[in-house]
Amino acid sequence: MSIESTASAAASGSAATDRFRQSGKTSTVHASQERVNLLASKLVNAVNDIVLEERVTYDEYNAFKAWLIKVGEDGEWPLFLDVWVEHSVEDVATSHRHGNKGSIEGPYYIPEAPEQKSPAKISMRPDEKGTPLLFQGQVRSTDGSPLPNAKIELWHADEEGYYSQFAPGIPEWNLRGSFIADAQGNFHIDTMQPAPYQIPTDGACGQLIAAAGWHAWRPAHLHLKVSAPGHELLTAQLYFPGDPHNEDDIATAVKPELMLDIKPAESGTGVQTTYDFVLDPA
Ligand code: MBD
Ligand code: FE
Repeated sequence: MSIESTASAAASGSAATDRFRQSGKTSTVHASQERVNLLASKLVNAVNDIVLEERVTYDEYNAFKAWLIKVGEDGEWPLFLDVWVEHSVEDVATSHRHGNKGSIEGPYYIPEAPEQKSPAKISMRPDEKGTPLLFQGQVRSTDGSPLPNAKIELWHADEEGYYSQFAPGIPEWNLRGSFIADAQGNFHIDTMQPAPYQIPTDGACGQLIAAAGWHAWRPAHLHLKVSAPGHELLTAQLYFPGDPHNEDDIATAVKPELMLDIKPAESGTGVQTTYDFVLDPA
């Protein structure tokens, strides 16, 4: 992993924090006083219950305080929350759906990636390393009707596990793109199979993982946002069978419905997979 030392937690963490600030999500806060009172009280009470039940010492309390300060200094709140909390929020948000299962967005989404009509090749370096992956399928509504011109936003890590715009030295839109399906909702995207992803080990989250004896891995995954007029936006991740971390994803974001079926490519180079998305009417 040649660029591991330069892809520091502080750099990717603060990029994720900046991204979140710019995302517009912070301006959509409209929790009522009643709701804030309920949720904040439950959170504070849960922490106090742990202190009393586990007889937490001053040393432990101060270590916790120092660690919380460091999470902010390292810009790792988006990372921490998306890894350890977002999966439950996603479950709540999508439990009503009849269509496709979704998964968490994570900290590394960038909106408005350059758009191309399917069939297309995602933007990549001329010497991009890895196994070529043809990712194809169809987007349909829950009644089975194809969704013409559905939009598939795809972003994922490279062969070394790095995301463009969050690790140094990678072209801006590398392995990121928006793809418009054809009139039958079919899409065909050429990309490169991503590597498993290790969350940065040199920041506050990594410090916690090491101190607790956990591991820092997510299985290899594709990130997607699939949308069509009159339908709910689907945020999902897709996974590769046989990945050693499919069963113990640090972000608890793997679901059986999100496993790809990977076959040797008909073209003779690399692999291919077909995955159909089903969107719920809005
Ligand atoms: C990732 O690539 C990711 O998808 C999540 C959820 C957390 C950290 C890094
Ligand atoms: Fe990811």
